[in-house]
Amino acid sequence: MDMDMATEMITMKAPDISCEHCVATVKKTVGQFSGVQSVEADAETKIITLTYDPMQADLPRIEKALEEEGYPVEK
Ligand SMILES: [Cu+2]
Repeated sequence: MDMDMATEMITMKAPDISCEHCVATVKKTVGQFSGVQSVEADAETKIITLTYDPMQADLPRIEKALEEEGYPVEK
């Protein structure tokens, strides 16, 4: 039996990420959500890379939290 958690990866672009402080805030914000396995953010590319369990992680809520922190995700 396969006990591995399901994992999916997505990238999101948040153009307001401008420095390492933003990166830290984004990582902290996203990392608080259940089902999030890892989160990386890059101040150069403005890209957030998220690996998560699709059965647990609520992506719309994560995007909302990012928007509330001042980093709306580009659609
Ligand atoms: Cu910043």
